[in-house]
Amino acid sequence: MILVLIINLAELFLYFCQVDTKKKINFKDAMKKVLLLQPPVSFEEKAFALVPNCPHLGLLYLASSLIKEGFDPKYLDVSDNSLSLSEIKRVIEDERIDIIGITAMTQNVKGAIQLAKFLKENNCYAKIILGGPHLSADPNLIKRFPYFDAAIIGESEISFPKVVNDLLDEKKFEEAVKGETPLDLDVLSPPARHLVDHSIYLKRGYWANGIFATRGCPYHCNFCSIPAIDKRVRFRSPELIVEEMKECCRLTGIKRFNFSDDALTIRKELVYLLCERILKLPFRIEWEAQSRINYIDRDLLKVMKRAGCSKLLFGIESGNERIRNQIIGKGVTDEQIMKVTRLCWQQGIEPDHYLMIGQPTETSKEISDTVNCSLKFKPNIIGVFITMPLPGFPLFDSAIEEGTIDKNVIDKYIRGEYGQGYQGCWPYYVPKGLTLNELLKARKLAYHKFYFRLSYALKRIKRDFTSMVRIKRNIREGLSLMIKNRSSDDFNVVE
Ligand code: B12
Ligand code: SF4
Repeated sequence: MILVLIINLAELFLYFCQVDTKKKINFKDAMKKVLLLQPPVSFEEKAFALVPNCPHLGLLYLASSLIKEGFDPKYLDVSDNSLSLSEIKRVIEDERIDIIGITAMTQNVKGAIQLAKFLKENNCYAKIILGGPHLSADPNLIKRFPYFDAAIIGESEISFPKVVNDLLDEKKFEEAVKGETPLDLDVLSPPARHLVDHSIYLKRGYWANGIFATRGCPYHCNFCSIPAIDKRVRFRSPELIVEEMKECCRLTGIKRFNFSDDALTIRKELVYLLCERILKLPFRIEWEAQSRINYIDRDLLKVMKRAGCSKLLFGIESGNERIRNQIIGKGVTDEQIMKVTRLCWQQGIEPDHYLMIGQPTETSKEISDTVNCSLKFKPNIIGVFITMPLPGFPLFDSAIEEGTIDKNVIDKYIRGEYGQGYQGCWPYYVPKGLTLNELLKARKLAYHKFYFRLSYALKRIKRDFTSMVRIKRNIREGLSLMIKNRSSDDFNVVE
């Protein structure tokens, strides 16, 4: 009798244990873990690496949308090759990650494929989703490299949690899903910056909090892949932007901001309202933004300066109007550039100019217009790039059509047939009748003509001699120009 009672009690105990374990499992189910990862250019060798010195805001926006839906996202940036393929697998297993979301631009899509392939070939149980600018421009990638369980094209805050749920329900995806673009940006939670260990970025020279006030761009420049993501222009409310700024300052202690919008000033009323709000902050901030020459005027600059704007970045692209407007599609004249650059200086805002060399039908004479234009436009600094036609750029399709680049360039790049790096591996656009060497020489000349002037050096010394940070930047800049023949401001990245 006693034995029967003990057995029954034991059974009862086991039953409750089971229920308890089940409960625990259910609880875990509700908090599925999603690892959001930014890969390096390549895992195979530490290539000439473009390592961003700022967190990936796209992944952090996705993390916020996952948190809202009850998931437990983690953020991992291995763009600096800080973890090997097997170390990442170990992290996935140790942390019991259910789903991995990998982001990729074209430059690091090779790293994304290498990782997914490794995980699949080594029986990693976690499901893998791909997204980001490359996939958006090349959705068939996942058929050519079938190591992903799903992929989402375009902005994905709305669709990502749904796809994650579908994968957890064992749904199979045959092709990439078109993400639903958030038309009202105010419904999105700000990027989940609390998931980031900011000390990593501080070591890489993090100097300003990245932030967005808008998304999209109505233009169609031939070297830009924004339309592949989504070109519809949308705006956030100034109140929410300023709230996010406060939170950034609290988290990072940095009171500098970098508006990463394609053209912040596209709607002037928004900028006025934003500046009004910024001026009401209990502390002063400093900020810079990318803009477009045709969206700037004196009154706007005045207000922006008062609200802490110290620098504006303009894509000038070419010193030649035919190339700039008829080929690239920029739609701004030399006269407008000169006027706006002068206005910026007058209001105490530094105007930085970005130029590119290598466009269809571009001649040596037109390239020398670009080499010399900064002496005429008088910007603060210049960055000169040799054009790389990337997937998503209208130029990419036309370059393939005209045979300037190989139609299998993406797959050859991914398979490492050009080497493991990005810069120097992905082909440049070399206009017919010219050579890459000529383009490189032109870039060197543009830098030398602009930077190696006594008047320029004196101006910078006068401006910067009281700031140790600026002195250090100037030394880095000078060394980069002398040794590498390019500006250290070419990339806002660590090498
Ligand atoms: C800020 C920025 C940078 C920063 C930081 C980038 C970073 N990796 O953290 C810096 C200055 C370092 C940089 C450098 C470069 N950049 Co950049 N950059 C941008 C910019 C202006 C904003 C990016 C951003 O935050 N967007 C906002 C977020 C919300 O969008 P998102 O990142 O695209 O993410 C959304 C979707 O793509 C998708 N998504 C993204 N990842 C994932 C992952 C998963 C799993 C899913 C499901 C979805 C998904 O959902 C996100 C939320 O909606 C874009 C232009 C733009 N407007 O997007 C160019 C852009 C991304 N850059 C571009 C390029 C070419 C570069 C460089 C290669 C340029 C160079 N000089 O060589 C380097 C590469 C360096 C590097 N290692 O990253 C191109 C990419 C084109 C392409 N085909 O790959 C873009 C699109 C610019 C353009 N005009 O074409 N860049
Ligand atoms: S380069 Fe700038 S202006 Fe041109 S389409 Fe891209 S985001 Fe718009």
